[in-house]
Amino acid sequence: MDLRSKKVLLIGLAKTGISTIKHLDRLGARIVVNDIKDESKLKEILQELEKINNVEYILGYHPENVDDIDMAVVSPGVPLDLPFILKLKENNIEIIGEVELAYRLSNDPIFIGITGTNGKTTTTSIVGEIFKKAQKDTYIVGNIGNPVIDTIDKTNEKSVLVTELSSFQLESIDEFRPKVSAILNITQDHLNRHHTMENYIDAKARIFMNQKNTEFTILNYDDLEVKKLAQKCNSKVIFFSRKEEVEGGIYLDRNDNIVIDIDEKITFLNKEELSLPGGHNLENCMAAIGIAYVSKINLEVIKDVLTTFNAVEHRLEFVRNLNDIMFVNDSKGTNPDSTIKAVQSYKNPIILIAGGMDKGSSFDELLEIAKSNVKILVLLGETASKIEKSAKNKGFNDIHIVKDMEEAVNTAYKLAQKGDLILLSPACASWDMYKSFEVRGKDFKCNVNNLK
Ligand code: UMA
Repeated sequence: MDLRSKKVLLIGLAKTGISTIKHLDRLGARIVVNDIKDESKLKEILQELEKINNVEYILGYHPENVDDIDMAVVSPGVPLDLPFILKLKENNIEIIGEVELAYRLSNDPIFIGITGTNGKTTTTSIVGEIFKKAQKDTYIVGNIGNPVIDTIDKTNEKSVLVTELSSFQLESIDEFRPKVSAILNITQDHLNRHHTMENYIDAKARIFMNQKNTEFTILNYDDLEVKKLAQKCNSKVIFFSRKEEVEGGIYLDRNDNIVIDIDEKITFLNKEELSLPGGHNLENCMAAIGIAYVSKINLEVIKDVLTTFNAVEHRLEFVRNLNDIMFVNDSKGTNPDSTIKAVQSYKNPIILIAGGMDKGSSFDELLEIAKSNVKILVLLGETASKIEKSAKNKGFNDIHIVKDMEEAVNTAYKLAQKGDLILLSPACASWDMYKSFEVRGKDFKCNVNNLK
């Protein structure tokens, strides 16, 4: 792909944008950058890019049109139905995302693509660890926080790029073709962007659309929407299930052993041996086993990682035990399903800190399930009163609305009794109050560690 002297429009000036501009500049492209934020809000980034001369900035608004461009690259957070993007499409300007651009510019490394509503980051991290332990030249990239384009100059055809892919990133791929893809689960999320579940599922399904019949797709048999997608795959489908003994797949038998029944039947390890808690992590581990097995990784290496892997930061991360009260940071719980899984991972009575940016999700199912072990709700952010309303309908009466994380942690701790678990799992994105879920998780941890 020759981009010398090509005029490329880059939309969205954050993590993805910065990496993409630096790369486009090295390739000799003429760059136009657009972001809805104005200069004053992008000061630090503009300073970082100061040395790159070949850039024209359109900041503070989205233009009606941009003339004479050869191609547009969109950041994942930018919706593809913005009027000026639709206009570019009408004018037959190619619009791709950074993952697609990186794929086209790469030296044909092995891509592993992992998506799903929840568990992506954990599964990507586990798979990355397995490949590293197997001495592969491994890079853990994508939605996990590392733009793919940052690695492509360092990789060759033997390198493995374990790539976490969001529905946003998948919407803007075209030729991207992973050797192995996986869809962990699909539940309601990001409806403010995709508008319907159908669109959201279609975006997820793009992960396997270019795969050939020699390549593999790992699918969750227990998730109806994911199971149905098998009919659309050209690739070889490997199912995993914790409920049924799926032929040709990976499953949990009656004795809680994980069985790999792909080429031959292998009783691999018992679920109790896995280092991560919860049924959802069992699914993540089964998906990771599937990916590693079809990639011909030694079984002992896979076992070694699965029995020793530690939680990812902000994902059911143990923070502290204070006076017999446990604190857990699950700031990455950015949708109701994710919080359901968090709540179901523990037997302790829970004081749940939740709430954040409104993505249009319903909280009814979460609160119905949470009734069994959540005794108190501490709510903050844009969705606090929406969650409160739904909680009252489900019979919760111990609900506290607070203004910030400090008050949330102090309130929860004041109300807690020995044996309780204080869980931050917001069920919402962080952007109403924070720059990212990482900053929110760090704020929680800081307030917890300040408790005397
Ligand atoms: N912007 C516009 N117009 C818009 C929307 C946004 O100009 O209509 C601008 C914003 O003003 C901002 C920039 O776009 O300056 C932000 O771009 P971005 O949201 O794509 O942010 P990045 O920092 O590039 O991060 C993205 C992913 N963010 C999203 O998908 C929202 C990161 O995933 C990812 O780690 C990173 O690329 C590297 O690949 C984060 C995420 O929250 C973790 N993902 C969602 C999730 O996991 O639920 C999908």
